[in-house]
Amino acid sequence: MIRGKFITLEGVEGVGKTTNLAFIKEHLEKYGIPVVVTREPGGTLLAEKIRHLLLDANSETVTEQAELLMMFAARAQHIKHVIEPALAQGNWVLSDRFTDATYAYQGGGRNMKVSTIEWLEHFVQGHLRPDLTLLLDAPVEIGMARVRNRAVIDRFEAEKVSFFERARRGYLLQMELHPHRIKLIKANQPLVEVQRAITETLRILLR
Ligand code: T5A
Repeated sequence: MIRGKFITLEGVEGVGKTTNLAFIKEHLEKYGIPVVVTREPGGTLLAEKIRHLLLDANSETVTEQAELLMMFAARAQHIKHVIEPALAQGNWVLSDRFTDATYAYQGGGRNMKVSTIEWLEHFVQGHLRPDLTLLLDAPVEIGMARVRNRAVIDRFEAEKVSFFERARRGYLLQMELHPHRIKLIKANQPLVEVQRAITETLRILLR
């Protein structure tokens, strides 16, 4: 069995990750590729419970250490029970966020030490890394304006704009460090243009 490819979508709030996930799935399926769509934090029963705890805006103050460890605890479950089995069975896995989000939000947003995140990445993931990461990038205020009217604001969405600016810079830094894996998609354009750019970038894996 040929191992599937692992694709992740990244970017700050409201850049269009969830919207484009469905588009990418449909696009890959046209090539006869079986696709498993998932998300982080989450993707398994336990990881979704951790997600709920992480996003709960009414919880006690969550320490940055607890936040980081919960992200990786959920990720460990996700890798073991969803990502690895799916890839081994030849499926392509499409995840709404993965570890680049930890570098961006906990590293950039919360100013946590990169070396701590790197250690956890190796501890939890071994050699597993995405084959391709689509970084949807737009000025923070554009994404925030798109999600502002939601009925429920989660614990992250309640953060200040400066937090998301740091997260965005964190993502761009990740892209500079991993230029072969992380490809920038300008998300500040009509959806049809975003999807044209995504289709073009996916050719890297479809060759
Ligand atoms: N987190 C996560 C960490 O801190 N560390 C980690 O390691 C991980 C994995 C998860 C939170 O957890 C944090 C980061 C997050 O704060 P989430 O729900 O996964 O939260 O992420 P969100 O970014 O909050 O998801 P959103 O749904 O808000 O953003 P999306 O998915 O990027 O945006 P989407 O597709 O829902 O689109 C938003 C709106 O914009 C429109 C859509 O129709 C929709 O209405 N839209 C466009 N409009 C105009 N032009 C375009 N090009 C458009 N594209 C989309």
